[in-house]
This record gives sequence, structure tokens and C-alpha cells, in this order.
Amino acid sequence: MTSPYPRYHDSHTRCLNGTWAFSFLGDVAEVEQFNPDSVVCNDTMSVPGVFDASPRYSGRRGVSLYRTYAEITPECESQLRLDGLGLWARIFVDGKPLGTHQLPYSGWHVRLPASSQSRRQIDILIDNRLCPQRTVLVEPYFDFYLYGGIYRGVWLREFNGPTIERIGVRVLDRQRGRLQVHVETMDEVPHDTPMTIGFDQHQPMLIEDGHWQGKTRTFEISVPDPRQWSPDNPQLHTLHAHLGEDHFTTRFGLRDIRVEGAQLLLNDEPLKLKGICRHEAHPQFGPALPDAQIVHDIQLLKSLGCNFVRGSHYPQDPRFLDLCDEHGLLVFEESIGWQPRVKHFENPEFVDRIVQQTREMIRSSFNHPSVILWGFLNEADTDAPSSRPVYERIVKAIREEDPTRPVTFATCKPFDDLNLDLADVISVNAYPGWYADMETTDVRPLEEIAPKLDAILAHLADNGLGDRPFILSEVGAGAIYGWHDPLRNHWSEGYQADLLETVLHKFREDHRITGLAIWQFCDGRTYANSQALARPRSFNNKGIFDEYRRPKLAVQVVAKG
Ligand code: ADA
Repeated sequence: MTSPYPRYHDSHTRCLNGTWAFSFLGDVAEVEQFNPDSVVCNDTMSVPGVFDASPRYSGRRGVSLYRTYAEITPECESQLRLDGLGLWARIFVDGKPLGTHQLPYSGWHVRLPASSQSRRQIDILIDNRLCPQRTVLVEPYFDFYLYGGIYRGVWLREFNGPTIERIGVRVLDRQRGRLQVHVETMDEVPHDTPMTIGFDQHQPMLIEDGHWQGKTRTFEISVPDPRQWSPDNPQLHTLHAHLGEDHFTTRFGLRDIRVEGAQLLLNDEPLKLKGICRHEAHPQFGPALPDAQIVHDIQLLKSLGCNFVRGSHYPQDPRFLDLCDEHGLLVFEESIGWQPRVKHFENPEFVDRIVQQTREMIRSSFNHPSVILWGFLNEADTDAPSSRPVYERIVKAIREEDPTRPVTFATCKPFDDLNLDLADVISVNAYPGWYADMETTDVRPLEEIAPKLDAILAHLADNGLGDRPFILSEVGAGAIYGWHDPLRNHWSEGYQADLLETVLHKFREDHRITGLAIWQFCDGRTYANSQALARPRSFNNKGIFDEYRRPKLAVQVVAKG
């Protein structure tokens, strides 16, 4: 599996992906108190991988244990880096609990204490049961399947003296290649530790600016031979930092993104974003997609003529973002959420966790030039006054972490939303022609699409929001793969294609619409209770590809439009 950026080049970092020992423990009571040391693992599981997409455990909910052994230099501290997992996890090293993870899809960095032993036992307890206290960010009603397992790569990094934890690269002047670089280390660094920074193939420079302040150092520097990054010419730069023995590489692109009136400008040029919403999903792998599948998805996105992806509805796999950087796809990244309600806004635990996940997402994705928008809490009850302080708090946190990118959130309540003034870009999810006017007798209510979108845009303008960029962040129709109905009615590939053709026409012609993110890239598994009566097969069938990426008729329409 490819190692995403940042990359560590010292010989003390290794990938722990592979086959781990595994045991499905089922319904463990008081999982916080459970010590897995005595568990005998009688099975194996792939890492990355989700156990509940595997044939033996498909659909099972409960506690499971993933176990591996790692050789670590005796008396050496180390760090385990997991790029994403869910739904709830606890880590034990040599039987000792070291931390708990409650942010599905987020990365997790856990520090392992030194030991005199070289062979260390790593146990990760994963719980995929939905529990209001422990899995506060997710709910059983979500319209995407909530899997249990280790979704993304696992890396082990031994410390050998001063060690870099993170480098944030902020572009100050894209034409001159002027940067502000912010270095964070694991521990305080002795003042006399030399640090060099090199770009691409150029000679490293000794850094004399900025001083270590505890574990951080911030300074300005210029990239030699600066090259601009854009979707048409996605040129990237690498930054190599050497701190003592530590060698850390990150990658970035020289580009600006800003809002001016109703336009979204990339490198001073107005953007028209043609895109699609994508879940990290596959029936056999759940969200733990193999490299090959991610590469195939990028190829398919490019073949649609898209320049934009909405990473719905959670922080994205860093491998996907690396590829978006390389292929010039612009990304709307958002922290997790699916129709949060008043009970969530009133729950301080929920609010703290979503703020934490949003901050961590920004810190992790900061250097990706492809990411141009930060979002959060898809389709919340934003007509409720209790949403306001929560939205204010999240937006403030986003601006503190990153003052350079516009903030947005996808609302499905454009007529009643109390928080739209907080957004730099207005993103609206709307399904005219699908969740159509219930009074309509029209069997193919395509005629309502343009007027409904006009009504939304007019309402925004009347409420002083017409001078902000507008993204139609979801729109679509369900189609069952292979259902070619001569009547081209609901659920047929033909109806989906016709609906999207109508939407694409409106998008092309209406200068007020800056961006479009069709719902959705491919079909994906969803809930399986009686609500699934609106979700044939227990899949959300609004993909323009099916879950195996087989194209429906709409693919040609989208590629053309
Ligand atoms: C919502 C939601 C999506 C999906 C979609 C649908 O807009 O944001 O995740 O559930 O509806 O298919 O109805």
C-alpha cells in the first residue's frame, strides 16, 4: 500500500499493514473495562480492512480484537500512526491501555512507551456497535453503512532523538513561492539542534529564522523555481525537513483560493466547479479501499470531466487526497455528519467531538492544494436556534486552524437556515425532480427542477446572500443498475440520466451556480431497517456508477455536460 504524505524516510519507520490476528468477541459488556490480554485470537483479518464486510462476519455488530506483534528497539519510544478507523477503538500495548479513539474516519497517533523488550504486542479493540455515549458522532439512521475495523494504513515510527510530528505549509505568495512553514515536534527540541529544509531536488538550507518555542517553530522561506498548482497543471513541490537524524517529507502546491463577491477564485481565475459527491465505499471492502480501487475511482472521476469532488461525509483518506493533488481534482472536505438534530446540538460531548474532528481534519489535510473548501455537519437541523452556537464554534475553530480556505456546510434547509451568514460559500443540497413536490401528478417531474433552483437562488438573494458563491452540493436520482424502462420512470437508468441532463443544463446556463456536486459517484450500502423501503437492496442507488463502478446511462450524460 502506498504511504501517503507526509512520509518518513528514516529506517525506524515501517508499515504494519498486512494480516493481523483477529477475534470477534461479540457483545462485550462494559467494553471500557475490558482487558483483551487473555483473549486467544483464533482468526485472521486484513489491515486495513473492516471485519463486517468480510464473508464470515458480514453485518455483525460487536467488539473485535485486532492483534499484531512488532519489533521495536529496546528502550526506544515509538508512535503508532493509524490513518483512519471506526467506529470506536481502544489500543493496548503489552496489555496496557494507551488510548481511546472516538472519531470515525479520523487518523490517530498513539505514543508507545519504551520497553526493555523488543517484541511488543499491539492490540486494537474495535467496537462497531452504535452507542449514544461512545459513538456520539454517528447514528443508526445515517444513509451510509457504518463499518467496524481499521479503515486505512498503520505505521510504526521509532523515535531517535528530536522527531517531527507535523509540518504545515502556508502559501504567502504563490508567484514568488514564498511560504510560511510551521514545524511541530514530538518533544521539546534542544535550541542548538540544526534543522535544514530542502525543496524538490535542491540543496537543503540551514534554517536560522524563527526559534523553537517549546515544540514548535515558524519561519518564512522561498521555494526555488516556484511552479504554480492548478487543476489543469497540477504541479507539486516537496519539502524535506531534516532535524537531527529525523527526515520528514511533505508535499504542497502553490495556489490561492479566495472568495470575491459571488465568485470563487483559484489563482485569481473564477472557478466553475463540475463535480460529484463520493463515499469511500465498496461492497467487499467497505471504506477500507485498496489502492487500486482509489486509483480507478480517480480515473473515473477524470473521465467524467469533473474538476470537483465533495468528500462526503467525513475526513478523507490521505491517499485519495494525494491523488487529487496529482490529478488536479478540487475537493470539498467535511467532518462527519448526517442530519444532526437538536439533541446533538444540546449534547456537549457531541459538540466537543465534532469540533475536535474538524480541527484534526484541517491539520491533517492542510498541505493538500486540492482541498479548497472546509465543510462540516451535512444537512443539520439548521432551522433550530440551538444550532447557532454550535455553528459559530465550529466556524471559529476552522478559521483558527486555517484562515486561507473558505468555509461552507451543506444545508438542506435553504429557506429556513439560521446560519448561512457564517458561510463564505453557500452549499445547498436539493432534490427537485426526485424528492419532488408531493402534490405533483407528473410522473416525470423534471419540469420542476429549474424553477425550484431559481426559487432557492432568489430566496438567498432576498436575504442578502446572493453575493456569495453558490454550490448545489447534492442533487440526483436513484437508478437501479441495469433497469432500462421504456417509460424512463423512477428507478430507471433513463430517468436518472434525464434528470441529471436537466440539472447539468441549468448548471451550465446559470452564472449564479458556481459549483455542482451530483449525488453521487457510486451506489453504496446503507441502513437495513424498515426505512430501507426507500432504499432498494439497502443501497443508496443514486450512484451514476453502481457499487462495482459499472456505469449507468447517466455516466455519458455527465461526461458530455
Ligand atoms: C441527503 C444526504 C445524502 C443522501 C441523500 C439521499 O441529501 O446528504 O447523504 O442521503 O440525501 O440519497 O437522499
